[in-house]
Amino acid sequence: MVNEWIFANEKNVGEIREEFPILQNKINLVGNDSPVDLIYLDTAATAQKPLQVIEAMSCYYREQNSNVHRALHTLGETATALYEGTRAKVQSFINAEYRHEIIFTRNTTESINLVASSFGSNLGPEDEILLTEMEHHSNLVPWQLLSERTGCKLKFIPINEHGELELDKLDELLTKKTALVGVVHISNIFGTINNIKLIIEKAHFLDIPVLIDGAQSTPHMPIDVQQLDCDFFVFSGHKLYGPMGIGVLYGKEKFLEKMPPYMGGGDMIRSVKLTGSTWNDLPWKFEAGTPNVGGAAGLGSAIDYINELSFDSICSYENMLTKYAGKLLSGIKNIKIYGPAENRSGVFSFTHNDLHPHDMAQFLDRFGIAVRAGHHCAQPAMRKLKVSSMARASLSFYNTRSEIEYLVEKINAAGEYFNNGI
Ligand code: 7TS
Repeated sequence: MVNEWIFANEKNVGEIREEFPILQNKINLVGNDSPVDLIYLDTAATAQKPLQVIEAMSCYYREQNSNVHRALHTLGETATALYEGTRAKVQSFINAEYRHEIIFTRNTTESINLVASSFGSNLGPEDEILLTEMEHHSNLVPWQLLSERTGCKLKFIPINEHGELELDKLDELLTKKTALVGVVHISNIFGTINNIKLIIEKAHFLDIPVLIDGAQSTPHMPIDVQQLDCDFFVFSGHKLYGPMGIGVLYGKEKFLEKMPPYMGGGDMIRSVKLTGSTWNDLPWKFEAGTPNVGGAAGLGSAIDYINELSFDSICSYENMLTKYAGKLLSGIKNIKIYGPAENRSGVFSFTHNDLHPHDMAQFLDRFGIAVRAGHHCAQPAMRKLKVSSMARASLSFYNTRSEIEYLVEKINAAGEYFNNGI
Protein backbone atom coordinates (compact mmCIF):
# COMPACT_ATOMS: atom_id res chain seq x y z
CA MET A 1 0.00 0.00 0.00
CA VAL A 2 2.81 2.38 0.94
CA ASN A 3 4.52 2.04 -2.45
CA GLU A 4 1.54 2.71 -4.64
CA TRP A 5 2.18 6.29 -5.74
CA ILE A 6 4.91 7.64 -8.01
CA PHE A 7 5.83 11.31 -7.61
CA ALA A 8 7.26 13.62 -10.29
CA ASN A 9 10.78 12.74 -9.20
CA GLU A 10 10.03 9.06 -9.89
CA LYS A 11 9.99 8.22 -6.19
CA ASN A 12 7.19 6.31 -4.54
CA VAL A 13 5.70 7.17 -1.16
CA GLY A 14 7.84 4.56 0.56
CA GLU A 15 11.00 6.17 -0.83
CA ILE A 16 9.75 9.65 0.08
CA ARG A 17 9.16 8.48 3.64
CA GLU A 18 12.70 7.17 3.85
CA GLU A 19 13.93 10.71 3.24
CA PHE A 20 12.35 11.83 6.53
CA PRO A 21 14.55 10.47 9.36
CA ILE A 22 11.91 10.96 12.04
CA LEU A 23 9.46 8.73 10.18
CA GLN A 24 11.93 5.85 10.57
CA ASN A 25 11.81 6.22 14.35
CA LYS A 26 9.84 4.14 16.76
CA ILE A 27 7.95 5.75 19.61
CA ASN A 28 8.73 4.49 23.09
CA LEU A 29 5.48 4.54 24.98
CA VAL A 30 5.45 4.75 28.74
CA GLY A 31 4.62 1.37 30.24
CA ASN A 32 4.90 -0.42 26.92
CA ASP A 33 7.93 -2.60 26.22
CA SER A 34 7.70 -2.72 22.45
CA PRO A 35 8.13 0.61 20.66
CA VAL A 36 5.59 1.42 17.94
CA ASP A 37 5.84 3.11 14.53
CA LEU A 38 5.22 6.84 14.43
CA ILE A 39 2.03 7.77 12.58
CA TYR A 40 2.52 11.51 12.25
CA LEU A 41 -0.79 13.25 11.59
CA ASP A 42 0.07 16.69 12.96
CA THR A 43 1.64 18.37 9.96
CA ALA A 44 -0.63 21.42 10.35
CA ALA A 45 1.24 22.15 13.60
CA THR A 46 4.65 21.58 12.07
CA ALA A 47 5.88 19.51 9.15
CA GLN A 48 8.60 16.89 9.45
CA LYS A 49 11.92 17.65 7.78
CA PRO A 50 13.59 15.73 4.97
CA LEU A 51 17.20 14.75 5.51
CA GLN A 52 18.47 17.28 2.96
CA VAL A 53 17.05 20.14 5.06
CA ILE A 54 18.71 18.81 8.20
CA GLU A 55 21.96 18.38 6.30
CA ALA A 56 21.83 21.85 4.74
CA MET A 57 21.63 23.33 8.24
CA SER A 58 24.32 21.06 9.59
CA CYS A 59 26.56 21.93 6.61
CA TYR A 60 25.99 25.64 7.25
CA TYR A 61 27.14 25.34 10.88
CA ARG A 62 30.02 23.03 10.05
CA GLU A 63 31.36 24.81 6.98
CA GLN A 64 29.77 28.18 6.32
CA ASN A 65 28.88 29.77 9.66
CA SER A 66 29.53 33.50 9.60
CA ASN A 67 27.59 36.70 10.04
CA VAL A 68 26.05 38.23 6.93
CA HIS A 69 26.19 41.60 5.16
CA ARG A 70 29.23 42.83 7.05
CA ALA A 71 32.32 40.66 6.71
CA LEU A 72 34.83 41.10 3.92
CA HIS A 73 36.21 37.62 4.47
CA THR A 74 35.32 34.68 2.26
CA LEU A 75 33.24 32.90 4.89
CA GLY A 76 31.14 36.02 5.44
CA GLU A 77 30.57 36.33 1.72
CA THR A 78 29.59 32.65 1.49
CA ALA A 79 27.04 33.04 4.30
CA THR A 80 25.66 36.22 2.72
CA ALA A 81 25.32 34.51 -0.67
CA LEU A 82 23.53 31.60 1.00
CA TYR A 83 21.15 33.88 2.91
CA GLU A 84 20.37 36.09 -0.07
CA GLY A 85 20.19 33.00 -2.28
CA THR A 86 17.32 31.69 -0.17
CA ARG A 87 15.59 35.04 -0.60
CA ALA A 88 15.83 34.53 -4.36
CA LYS A 89 14.43 31.00 -3.97
CA VAL A 90 11.48 32.32 -1.94
CA GLN A 91 10.91 35.03 -4.54
CA SER A 92 10.58 32.53 -7.35
CA PHE A 93 8.70 30.01 -5.13
CA ILE A 94 5.83 32.49 -4.62
CA ASN A 95 6.51 34.41 -7.84
CA ALA A 96 7.11 37.82 -6.25
CA GLU A 97 8.02 40.55 -8.71
CA TYR A 98 11.07 41.80 -6.78
CA ARG A 99 13.51 40.05 -4.47
CA HIS A 100 13.38 42.94 -2.02
CA GLU A 101 9.70 42.25 -1.46
CA ILE A 102 10.73 39.16 0.54
CA ILE A 103 11.39 39.90 4.22
CA PHE A 104 12.70 37.20 6.54
CA THR A 105 11.00 37.00 9.93
CA ARG A 106 10.79 34.29 12.61
CA ASN A 107 7.43 32.92 11.52
CA THR A 108 3.91 33.77 10.32
CA THR A 109 3.15 35.33 13.69
CA GLU A 110 6.04 37.77 13.49
CA SER A 111 5.24 38.62 9.86
CA ILE A 112 1.70 39.62 10.83
CA ASN A 113 2.90 41.55 13.88
CA LEU A 114 5.28 43.44 11.60
CA VAL A 115 2.48 44.47 9.24
CA ALA A 116 0.05 45.32 12.05
CA SER A 117 2.61 47.41 13.87
CA SER A 118 4.22 49.13 10.88
CA PHE A 119 1.43 49.41 8.30
CA GLY A 120 -0.98 50.08 11.15
CA SER A 121 1.06 52.87 12.74
CA ASN A 122 -0.84 55.64 10.95
CA LEU A 123 -4.31 54.31 11.62
CA GLY A 124 -6.79 56.00 13.93
CA PRO A 125 -10.27 55.56 15.40
CA GLU A 126 -11.89 56.24 12.02
CA ASP A 127 -10.15 53.23 10.41
CA GLU A 128 -11.30 49.62 10.29
CA ILE A 129 -9.46 46.32 9.86
CA LEU A 130 -11.56 43.53 8.38
CA LEU A 131 -10.64 40.01 9.52
CA THR A 132 -12.60 36.76 9.64
CA GLU A 133 -14.02 34.67 12.44
CA MET A 134 -11.82 31.71 11.47
CA GLU A 135 -8.44 33.39 11.94
CA HIS A 136 -5.64 31.80 13.92
CA HIS A 137 -4.83 33.89 17.00
CA SER A 138 -1.77 35.17 15.19
CA ASN A 139 -4.01 37.02 12.74
CA LEU A 140 -6.25 38.35 15.51
CA VAL A 141 -4.17 39.38 18.51
CA PRO A 142 -1.69 41.65 16.64
CA TRP A 143 -4.69 43.59 15.29
CA GLN A 144 -6.27 43.73 18.76
CA LEU A 145 -3.02 45.24 20.07
CA LEU A 146 -3.11 47.75 17.22
CA SER A 147 -6.72 48.56 17.99
CA GLU A 148 -5.83 49.24 21.63
CA ARG A 149 -2.98 51.50 20.53
CA THR A 150 -4.64 53.47 17.74
CA GLY A 151 -8.37 53.11 18.37
CA CYS A 152 -8.95 51.46 14.97
CA LYS A 153 -11.94 49.11 14.86
CA LEU A 154 -11.92 45.42 14.07
CA LYS A 155 -14.68 43.85 12.00
CA PHE A 156 -15.12 40.21 11.04
CA ILE A 157 -16.46 38.21 8.12
CA PRO A 158 -18.67 35.62 9.86
CA ILE A 159 -18.41 31.85 9.41
CA ASN A 160 -21.25 29.36 9.03
CA GLU A 161 -21.60 26.00 10.81
CA HIS A 162 -19.50 24.28 8.11
CA GLY A 163 -16.53 26.52 8.83
CA GLU A 164 -16.97 28.53 5.63
CA LEU A 165 -16.87 32.29 5.25
CA GLU A 166 -20.18 34.01 4.65
CA LEU A 167 -18.91 35.92 1.67
CA ASP A 168 -22.32 37.31 0.84
CA LYS A 169 -21.70 39.68 3.79
CA LEU A 170 -18.46 40.97 2.25
CA ASP A 171 -19.97 43.86 0.28
CA GLU A 172 -21.52 45.43 3.35
CA LEU A 173 -18.44 44.82 5.53
CA LEU A 174 -16.03 46.49 3.10
CA THR A 175 -16.38 50.24 3.45
CA LYS A 176 -14.43 53.40 2.79
CA LYS A 177 -13.15 53.08 6.34
CA THR A 178 -11.56 49.66 5.77
CA ALA A 179 -7.79 50.13 5.91
CA LEU A 180 -6.84 46.48 5.37
CA VAL A 181 -8.38 43.01 5.01
CA GLY A 182 -6.59 40.09 6.69
CA VAL A 183 -7.72 36.58 5.84
CA VAL A 184 -6.45 33.06 6.26
CA HIS A 185 -5.95 31.15 2.99
CA ILE A 186 -6.58 27.67 4.44
CA SER A 187 -8.14 27.29 7.88
CA ASN A 188 -6.02 25.33 10.36
CA ILE A 189 -9.16 23.94 12.03
CA PHE A 190 -11.63 23.39 9.22
CA GLY A 191 -9.31 22.86 6.27
CA THR A 192 -11.50 25.32 4.35
CA ILE A 193 -9.81 26.74 1.27
CA ASN A 194 -11.04 30.31 1.21
CA ASN A 195 -11.93 32.12 -1.99
CA ILE A 196 -9.20 34.70 -1.48
CA LYS A 197 -9.22 35.70 -5.15
CA LEU A 198 -12.77 37.02 -4.76
CA ILE A 199 -11.95 38.78 -1.49
CA ILE A 200 -8.89 40.44 -3.02
CA GLU A 201 -10.83 41.56 -6.11
CA LYS A 202 -13.62 43.07 -4.04
CA ALA A 203 -11.21 44.79 -1.64
CA HIS A 204 -9.10 46.16 -4.48
CA PHE A 205 -12.19 47.58 -6.11
CA LEU A 206 -12.23 49.94 -3.11
CA ASP A 207 -8.41 50.28 -3.07
CA ILE A 208 -8.11 48.28 0.14
CA PRO A 209 -4.94 46.19 0.60
CA VAL A 210 -5.23 42.51 1.57
CA LEU A 211 -3.00 40.37 3.77
CA ILE A 212 -3.16 36.61 3.25
CA ASP A 213 -2.13 34.22 6.03
CA GLY A 214 -0.58 31.43 3.98
CA ALA A 215 0.72 29.34 6.91
CA GLN A 216 -1.44 26.35 5.92
CA SER A 217 -1.59 26.87 2.15
CA THR A 218 2.06 27.38 1.20
CA PRO A 219 3.01 23.73 1.95
CA HIS A 220 0.13 22.28 -0.04
CA MET A 221 -0.45 24.33 -3.19
CA PRO A 222 1.53 26.55 -5.56
CA ILE A 223 1.38 30.22 -4.58
CA ASP A 224 1.64 33.02 -7.11
CA VAL A 225 1.40 36.34 -5.30
CA GLN A 226 1.31 38.30 -8.55
CA GLN A 227 -1.54 36.26 -9.90
CA LEU A 228 -3.40 36.49 -6.59
CA ASP A 229 -2.53 40.18 -6.50
CA CYS A 230 -2.44 40.10 -2.69
CA ASP A 231 -0.58 42.95 -1.01
CA PHE A 232 0.95 40.95 1.84
CA PHE A 233 1.44 37.19 2.07
CA VAL A 234 2.91 35.48 5.14
CA PHE A 235 4.07 31.96 6.00
CA SER A 236 6.35 29.91 8.26
CA GLY A 237 9.37 27.86 7.18
CA HIS A 238 8.63 25.08 9.68
CA LYS A 239 5.27 24.22 8.10
CA LEU A 240 6.97 24.08 4.71
CA TYR A 241 9.27 21.18 5.67
CA GLY A 242 11.94 23.72 6.66
CA PRO A 243 13.27 24.62 10.10
CA MET A 244 11.60 26.48 12.94
CA GLY A 245 12.67 30.07 13.52
CA ILE A 246 12.42 31.41 9.98
CA GLY A 247 9.34 32.82 8.30
CA VAL A 248 8.48 35.08 5.41
CA LEU A 249 6.64 38.31 4.84
CA TYR A 250 5.99 39.15 1.21
CA GLY A 251 4.79 42.71 0.70
CA LYS A 252 4.28 44.77 -2.41
CA GLU A 253 7.10 47.25 -2.81
CA LYS A 254 4.71 50.22 -2.84
CA PHE A 255 3.57 49.40 0.71
CA LEU A 256 6.89 48.25 2.16
CA GLU A 257 8.61 51.41 0.90
CA LYS A 258 6.21 53.62 2.84
CA MET A 259 6.07 51.56 6.02
CA PRO A 260 8.29 52.55 8.97
CA PRO A 261 10.75 50.00 10.42
CA TYR A 262 9.35 47.47 12.85
CA MET A 263 12.47 46.93 14.94
CA GLY A 264 15.60 49.01 15.24
CA GLY A 265 19.19 47.81 15.41
CA GLY A 266 22.05 46.66 13.26
CA ASP A 267 21.68 46.02 9.53
CA MET A 268 18.43 47.97 9.13
CA ILE A 269 20.09 51.41 9.05
CA ARG A 270 21.94 53.46 6.49
CA SER A 271 23.41 55.98 8.92
CA VAL A 272 23.14 56.43 12.67
CA LYS A 273 23.75 59.59 14.66
CA LEU A 274 23.25 59.86 18.38
CA THR A 275 19.94 61.57 17.92
CA GLY A 276 18.52 59.93 14.82
CA SER A 277 19.04 57.47 11.97
CA THR A 278 18.16 56.81 8.36
CA TRP A 279 16.99 53.44 7.09
CA ASN A 280 18.53 50.82 4.87
CA ASP A 281 16.88 49.81 1.59
CA LEU A 282 14.33 47.04 1.34
CA PRO A 283 14.33 44.27 2.41
CA TRP A 284 16.94 44.95 5.10
CA LYS A 285 14.98 47.91 6.53
CA PHE A 286 12.81 45.24 8.17
CA GLU A 287 15.57 42.84 9.21
CA ALA A 288 17.20 44.29 12.32
CA GLY A 289 20.00 42.32 13.96
CA THR A 290 21.74 39.08 13.04
CA PRO A 291 19.28 36.98 11.05
CA ASN A 292 18.66 33.24 11.11
CA VAL A 293 21.17 32.27 8.43
CA GLY A 294 21.15 28.58 9.38
CA GLY A 295 17.36 28.70 9.12
CA ALA A 296 17.63 30.28 5.67
CA ALA A 297 19.95 27.43 4.62
CA GLY A 298 17.28 24.94 5.71
CA LEU A 299 14.41 26.88 4.14
CA GLY A 300 16.25 27.11 0.82
CA SER A 301 16.79 23.37 0.87
CA ALA A 302 13.12 22.76 1.76
CA ILE A 303 12.05 24.83 -1.26
CA ASP A 304 14.42 22.80 -3.47
CA TYR A 305 12.91 19.62 -2.04
CA ILE A 306 9.33 20.73 -2.79
CA ASN A 307 10.25 21.93 -6.28
CA GLU A 308 11.82 18.58 -7.04
CA LEU A 309 8.76 16.74 -5.79
CA SER A 310 6.56 19.28 -7.68
CA PHE A 311 3.22 20.65 -6.62
CA ASP A 312 1.57 18.68 -9.41
CA SER A 313 2.51 15.50 -7.58
CA ILE A 314 1.97 16.89 -4.09
CA CYS A 315 -1.51 18.22 -4.89
CA SER A 316 -2.75 15.13 -6.67
CA TYR A 317 -1.44 12.79 -3.98
CA GLU A 318 -2.69 14.92 -1.09
CA ASN A 319 -6.09 15.40 -2.78
CA MET A 320 -6.42 11.65 -3.15
CA LEU A 321 -5.43 11.14 0.49
CA THR A 322 -7.78 13.91 1.68
CA LYS A 323 -10.74 12.38 -0.18
CA TYR A 324 -9.87 8.95 1.19
CA ALA A 325 -9.59 10.27 4.76
CA GLY A 326 -12.84 12.25 4.39
CA LYS A 327 -14.68 9.12 3.22
CA LEU A 328 -13.31 6.86 5.95
CA LEU A 329 -13.65 9.36 8.79
CA SER A 330 -17.22 10.27 7.88
CA GLY A 331 -18.12 6.59 8.17
CA ILE A 332 -17.17 6.46 11.86
CA LYS A 333 -20.09 6.29 14.27
CA ASN A 334 -20.39 8.99 16.91
CA ILE A 335 -17.90 11.46 15.53
CA LYS A 336 -18.58 14.86 14.06
CA ILE A 337 -16.16 16.24 11.49
CA TYR A 338 -15.92 20.01 11.15
CA GLY A 339 -15.28 21.93 7.98
CA PRO A 340 -16.67 21.67 4.45
CA ALA A 341 -17.15 18.37 2.65
CA GLU A 342 -15.72 19.72 -0.62
CA ASN A 343 -12.96 22.14 -1.52
CA ARG A 344 -10.97 21.41 1.60
CA SER A 345 -7.45 20.51 2.50
CA GLY A 346 -6.26 17.54 4.56
CA VAL A 347 -7.02 19.02 7.98
CA PHE A 348 -9.71 17.04 9.81
CA SER A 349 -10.93 18.34 13.14
CA PHE A 350 -13.44 16.17 14.91
CA THR A 351 -15.23 15.51 18.18
CA HIS A 352 -16.54 12.21 19.53
CA ASN A 353 -19.87 11.96 21.31
CA ASP A 354 -18.47 9.75 24.07
CA LEU A 355 -15.04 11.12 24.86
CA HIS A 356 -13.17 14.36 25.22
CA PRO A 357 -10.73 15.27 22.41
CA HIS A 358 -7.84 15.15 24.89
CA ASP A 359 -8.75 11.59 25.82
CA MET A 360 -8.98 10.77 22.13
CA ALA A 361 -5.52 12.22 21.44
CA GLN A 362 -4.02 10.38 24.41
CA PHE A 363 -5.65 7.13 23.38
CA LEU A 364 -4.34 7.45 19.82
CA ASP A 365 -0.89 8.31 21.14
CA ARG A 366 -0.75 4.88 22.78
CA PHE A 367 -0.58 3.49 19.24
CA GLY A 368 2.01 5.99 18.03
CA ILE A 369 -0.59 8.18 16.30
CA ALA A 370 0.20 11.87 16.73
CA VAL A 371 -2.83 14.16 16.41
CA ARG A 372 -3.46 17.52 18.01
CA ALA A 373 -6.25 18.26 20.47
CA GLY A 374 -7.37 21.58 21.88
CA HIS A 375 -8.59 24.92 20.58
CA HIS A 376 -6.01 25.03 17.77
CA CYS A 377 -5.25 28.69 18.54
CA ALA A 378 -8.57 29.70 17.03
CA GLN A 379 -10.79 30.14 20.09
CA PRO A 380 -13.28 32.56 18.47
CA ALA A 381 -14.04 30.04 15.69
CA MET A 382 -14.48 27.25 18.23
CA ARG A 383 -16.74 29.44 20.33
CA LYS A 384 -18.86 30.25 17.29
CA LEU A 385 -19.36 26.53 16.70
CA LYS A 386 -20.02 26.04 20.43
CA VAL A 387 -17.14 23.60 20.84
CA SER A 388 -14.35 24.09 23.36
CA SER A 389 -11.93 21.53 22.00
CA MET A 390 -11.47 19.28 18.97
CA ALA A 391 -9.07 16.52 17.98
CA ARG A 392 -7.33 17.16 14.67
CA ALA A 393 -5.58 14.90 12.17
CA SER A 394 -3.67 16.74 9.45
CA LEU A 395 -2.09 15.18 6.39
CA SER A 396 0.95 15.51 4.20
CA PHE A 397 2.39 13.78 1.13
CA TYR A 398 4.42 11.52 3.45
CA ASN A 399 1.28 9.98 4.90
CA THR A 400 -0.28 6.86 3.44
CA ARG A 401 -3.68 5.32 3.07
CA SER A 402 -2.74 2.57 5.51
CA GLU A 403 -1.99 5.22 8.14
CA ILE A 404 -5.48 6.66 7.60
CA GLU A 405 -6.97 3.19 7.94
CA TYR A 406 -5.03 2.68 11.17
CA LEU A 407 -6.28 6.04 12.48
CA VAL A 408 -9.87 5.07 11.74
CA GLU A 409 -9.42 1.69 13.39
CA LYS A 410 -8.06 3.32 16.54
CA ILE A 411 -10.72 6.06 16.66
CA ASN A 412 -13.28 3.27 16.61
CA ALA A 413 -11.33 1.43 19.31
CA ALA A 414 -11.27 4.59 21.43
CA GLY A 415 -15.06 4.84 21.23
CA GLU A 416 -15.45 1.23 22.30
CA TYR A 417 -12.87 1.53 25.07
CA PHE A 418 -14.52 4.57 26.61
CA ASN A 419 -17.99 3.11 26.27
CA ASN A 420 -17.15 -0.31 27.71
CA GLY A 421 -14.09 0.33 29.77
CA ILE A 422 -15.46 2.80 32.28
N1 7TS B 1 -1.77 31.00 10.82
C1 7TS B 1 -2.25 29.76 10.66
C2 7TS B 1 -3.38 29.53 9.72
C3 7TS B 1 -1.69 28.71 11.37
O1 7TS B 1 -2.17 27.47 11.20
C4 7TS B 1 -0.63 28.96 12.26
C5 7TS B 1 -0.03 27.87 13.12
C6 7TS B 1 -0.14 30.27 12.37
C7 7TS B 1 -0.75 31.25 11.64
C8 7TS B 1 1.01 30.60 13.25
O2 7TS B 1 2.17 30.05 12.74
P1 7TS B 1 3.53 30.23 13.54
O3 7TS B 1 4.53 29.47 12.73
O4 7TS B 1 3.82 31.69 13.57
O5 7TS B 1 3.32 29.68 14.90
N2 7TS B 1 -0.91 26.82 13.36
C9 7TS B 1 -0.71 25.81 14.22
C10 7TS B 1 -1.62 24.78 14.37
O6 7TS B 1 -2.65 24.68 13.72
N3 7TS B 1 -1.18 23.94 15.31
O7 7TS B 1 -0.02 24.40 15.78
C11 7TS B 1 0.28 25.58 15.11
